[in-house]
Amino acid sequence: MAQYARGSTVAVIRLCNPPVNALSRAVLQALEDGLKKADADPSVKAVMICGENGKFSAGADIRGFSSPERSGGALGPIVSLIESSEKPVVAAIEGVALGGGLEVALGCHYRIAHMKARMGLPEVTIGLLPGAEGTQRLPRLIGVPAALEMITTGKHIPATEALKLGLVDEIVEENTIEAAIRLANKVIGQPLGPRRLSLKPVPKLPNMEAFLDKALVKVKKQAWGCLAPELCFQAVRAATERPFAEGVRRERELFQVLLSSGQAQALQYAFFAERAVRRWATPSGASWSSAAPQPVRKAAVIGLGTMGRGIVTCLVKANIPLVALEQDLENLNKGRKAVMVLLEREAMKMEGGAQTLDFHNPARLQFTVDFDQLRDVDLVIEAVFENMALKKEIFHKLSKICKPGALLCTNTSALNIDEIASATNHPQQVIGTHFFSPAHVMRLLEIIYGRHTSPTAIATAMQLAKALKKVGVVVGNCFGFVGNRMMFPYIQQAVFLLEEGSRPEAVDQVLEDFGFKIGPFRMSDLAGLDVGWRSRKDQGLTGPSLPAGTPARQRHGQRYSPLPDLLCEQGRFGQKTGRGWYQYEKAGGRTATPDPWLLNFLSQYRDTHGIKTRFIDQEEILERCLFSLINEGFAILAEGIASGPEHLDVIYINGYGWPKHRGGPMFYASTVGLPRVLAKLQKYSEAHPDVPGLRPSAFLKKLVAVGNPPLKEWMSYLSQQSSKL
Ligand code: HSC
Ligand code: NAD
Repeated sequence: MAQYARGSTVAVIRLCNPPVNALSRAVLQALEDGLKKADADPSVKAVMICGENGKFSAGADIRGFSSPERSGGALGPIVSLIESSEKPVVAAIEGVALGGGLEVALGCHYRIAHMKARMGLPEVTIGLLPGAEGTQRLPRLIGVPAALEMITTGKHIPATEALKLGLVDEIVEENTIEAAIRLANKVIGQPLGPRRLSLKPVPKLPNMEAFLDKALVKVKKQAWGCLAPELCFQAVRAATERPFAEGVRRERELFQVLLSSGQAQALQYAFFAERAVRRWATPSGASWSSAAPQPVRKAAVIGLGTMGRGIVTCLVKANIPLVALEQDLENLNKGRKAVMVLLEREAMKMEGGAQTLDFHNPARLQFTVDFDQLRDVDLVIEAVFENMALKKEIFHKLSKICKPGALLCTNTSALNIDEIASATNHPQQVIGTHFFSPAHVMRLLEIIYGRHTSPTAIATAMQLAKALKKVGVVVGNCFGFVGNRMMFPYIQQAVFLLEEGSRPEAVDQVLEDFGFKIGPFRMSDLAGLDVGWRSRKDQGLTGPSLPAGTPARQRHGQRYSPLPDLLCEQGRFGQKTGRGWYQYEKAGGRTATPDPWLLNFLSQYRDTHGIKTRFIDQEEILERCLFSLINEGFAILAEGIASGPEHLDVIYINGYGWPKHRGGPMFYASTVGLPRVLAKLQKYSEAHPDVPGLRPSAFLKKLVAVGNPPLKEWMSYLSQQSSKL
């Protein structure tokens, strides 16, 4: 709602709709009523609009966009109503003024903000554009380049920057409300015409056309198939070409296009999914609501390789004092140098630089080869080689050295958490914290509980994710957990498609056109083919431990492709060796070009194994890769490894480059329609009966049999008995 109160001359309208004062229908109605009341009251000379609980407003109620009675529709006219008021209206911005919230403030004649406030038009991030005249007012206030940047990226800007841009008139260190009332009293009687943004011209640029053309190229490049940024651009362009009222009409048209595009639904689903996964629960009844985290005053990272370096960087950035440990001095020095380079780079990006991070202070970041230094830490993250025997040895040592309450985390990509925990005396303290490479950049933290992991340990890992500004997703223990387990069949299909006649660049192109930033073969070259090779050797799928006489293209009665192993045997590890699925300009090079050697090799391989090359169309590439991944997702849900499809989607969006505007793999399946996914899997499975990844999961079949229910109802169709845990 919006509360109306009248001081001696200034009426106060307070937006209140906890927790973020979203502009629901009821709030908008109350805002309109308040404005009309103030207008009708002759003793009121000015109006001040603020938000309850130190937040102005986070904008339109996002849940309202999917309801038949959309909440945002009335907002544009209300913003106009504010602007046309004959009494000055001042916005007092505390906390956040986002989306429709900022548009309300733009309708006001004056804006005053607390110095810690943030402002932005983040509609683009939920697949929309500012639809309450914001695309027309903002360029008039701060000019086209700055407005375009804010509207097409959705970035939140701090009050200090808003002041520089002219978005606010004043910033204050305290008592924003009082300052706003003082300002309102001061401006009573001053002409309002120059303060009405709709009446102002858009500031001219000497080369507006050229500027816009260049900006469009940039916006398109950064959009990766997402519609909203380009339509945001078009709305701002309309502001430069048309009078205000026509620009508003164009803004509304474009808004409707986005609203019905499907991408907006996917992005809004992703917004709420990310928040839903914070409310974690396990099948044994532990949950976020009852488990409390323990404090992490000091942490340790073991192993300063690719992952450890990034993890150290995250922890230092989160201001957690840290011990970084390596196996010997040579590796320690190598690791220390690499960590310092990363930290220097991060410090440059931050205000205050190295002093803020304080990483040269040994009390904040200590490097050692001595396990004894870990006696007083509250949490350890192990990131040594992916080898069970080594991990068990380390955990055994930790169990003896660390204090009994210390949380023992492993960054393993796939290994069994329970087996690692069995090497300790405190299995309840052992948990998987699976970071993604580069660990200081990727937002996902997959948190894996084992059979004995305590609720406190899970809550502490979730708290850690928050402190590191990551999205923590709690999942159960199985080979590859959720993310990598779903990735295995996807990669497997990509390789099978090569065997059957496709090329790496064709497969990558289809998946990049779908929206992945990088296709499976480019990804594999980047990560290094040797990583999977080592794992397959450990599993006895290839290498010296493979029993003699094993058929080349079969393992345990299932289809297997030795192609990646054969490439590794040739020393083709990907970018690091300059050759992999592609060729590169040099070892360590980044520009992938198709390699004629590989084409020749594939053709010989097919001849050797009597495979008839066939043309594989884009649809088959897309469906076999994606539907097999989704199929594994259904199996994971049925086994109780994740508590809902949102978890899988958040993992894929934040850890695997799944295009967010497609909402994650499970959401995507719901938009394709489960009957279609099932029918296609059945078709491919019949053609490839020796590929279990294509055999439709029982849960998928069940959901189709019960009539393809909406995603939010899926889990209710899992009977207790079918859940593994
Ligand atoms: C918009 O404003 C469109 C306008 O242009 C008008 C269009 C007019 C149309 C005209 C048609 C012609 N709505 O994130 P947190 C919930 S679009 C509903 O955990 P934090 C959130 O779900 C909107 N709910 O907290 C969570 O509840 P849950 C543009 C919203 O402190 C709770 O609030 N605005 C909501 O980490 C706390 O949120 C945005 O995109 C909303 N607008 O971050 C802003 N905002 O746990 C989106 C939040 O039960 N919001 N909730 O799920 C944010 O970025 C962050 O929530 C904040 C707070 C930075 C506000
Ligand atoms: P890496 O080979 O780059 O680094 C491992 C580091 O551990 C090396 O610096 C090594 O010297 C050190 N080490 C080995 N034995 C040690 C010991 N006894 N004591 C202290 N340090 C020791 O490996 P990585 O890629 O960083 O992977 C580490 C872990 O993270 C693995 O479990 C891996 O599966 C997992 N992981 C890797 C990635 C990735 O993309 N690289 C992603 C997610 C998870």
